[in-house]
Amino acid sequence: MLTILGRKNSSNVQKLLWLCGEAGIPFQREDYGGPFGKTKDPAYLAKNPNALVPTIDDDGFVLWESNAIMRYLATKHGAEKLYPSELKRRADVERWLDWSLGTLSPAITPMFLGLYRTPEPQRDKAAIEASRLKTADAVRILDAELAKHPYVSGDSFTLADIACGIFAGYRWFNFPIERPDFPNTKAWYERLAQRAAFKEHVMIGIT
Ligand SMILES: N[C@@H](CCC(=O)N[C@@H](CS)C(=O)NCC(=O)O)C(=O)O
Repeated sequence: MLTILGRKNSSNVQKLLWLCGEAGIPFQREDYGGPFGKTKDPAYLAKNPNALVPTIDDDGFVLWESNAIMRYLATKHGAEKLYPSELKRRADVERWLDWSLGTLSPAITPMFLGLYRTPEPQRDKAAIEASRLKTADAVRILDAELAKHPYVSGDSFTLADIACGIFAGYRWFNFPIERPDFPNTKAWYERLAQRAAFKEHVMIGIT
């Protein structure tokens, strides 16, 4: 049995829960991280020396780093549509997976930490604003791509939508901030919001 270690309100844990929902992968989940702590316990650190969530334990095979875990699970379960094997289709999905970790997530994270993890009087408003502008720059890139096709990596839903959808979809459109008009990204987010696994695992409030 696949065990996902990580709290369900973590964006990076949600990627795995959403993927499991989409691909029909059975799993159990244990709370780690945030208020549940335990990530600095020796037993957890032996599995994930970053002291971050998620980590998986798949019948003894331990792996951390959410996008790597998505690739592993999609490949193991033959989720060809979500993670196409054809070279150029795959390269395109990989590009967005890397972009989500290298550009999108670092852009939006300071805004998330400022708005949701810091009491109002202690907030660094300049850092929140810088993060808002950086995220808008990233979403602008996505918006141009989504003008060409309905999903991030083409005409069908893939891991690229999962990696980007929590940040540029649910969080970006629900943060209490001003947003430039990004009609293609908005329409994509509304398409994601029709999906049962997105509703169940991502649209649960931002906490
Ligand atoms: N690059 C890592 C980032 C993991 C990460 O930053 N996880 C956050 C939650 S989204 C975390 O563990 N925060 C500390 C905690 O929850 O205790 C991944 O994608 O798995």
